[in-house]
Amino acid sequence: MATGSLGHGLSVGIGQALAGKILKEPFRVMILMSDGECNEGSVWEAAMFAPAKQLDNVIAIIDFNKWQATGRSEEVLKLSPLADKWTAFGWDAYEVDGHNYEQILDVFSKIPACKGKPTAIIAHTIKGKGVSFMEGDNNWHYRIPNQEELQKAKQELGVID
Ligand SMILES: Cc1ncc(C[n+]2csc(CCOP(=O)(O)OP(=O)(O)O)c2C)c(N)n1
Repeated sequence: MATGSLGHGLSVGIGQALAGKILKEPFRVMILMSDGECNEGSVWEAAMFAPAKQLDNVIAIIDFNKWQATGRSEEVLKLSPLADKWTAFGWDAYEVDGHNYEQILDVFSKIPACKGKPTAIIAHTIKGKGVSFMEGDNNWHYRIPNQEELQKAKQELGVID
């Protein structure tokens, strides 16, 4: 489920995880969120619910790229210390370099490291990483690359020669 309306994904994912526990199904639910999304009150309602129900089948990854639509996340509504907030809500929280697959897989391999607790992974990322003219430029939240820019981006990412 893709949730363009921010703050719904965590609640829906946690609902699925609760269903999994009730039905005694062994699946896990992965939820990918953004830092701007953590400004939504519904996120923290859901964040409180999952540990209360001991949903250790939930993994929430937060793409912490420090930007959101209208500016820097810390300036729009300060989030730091983000990992501490998840821990305080009862989650087992980890911080990783979001561009380093080994670090992410290392956390995945431990889950559930804390029985009865959901897992939050704060993935520190750089917006537009790997594309020289997009990196750290928040205008690309809304802009669509033209054909020339698309070709250049693909080349820089090694998708085409
Ligand atoms: C409920 C809700 N409120 C407001 C918006 C308007 N909005 C669109 S994008 C955005 C900020 C997104 O931040 P983030 O997802 O961190 O941006 P990223 O840098 O990851 O693209 C906002 C507030 C929305 N989509 N949904």
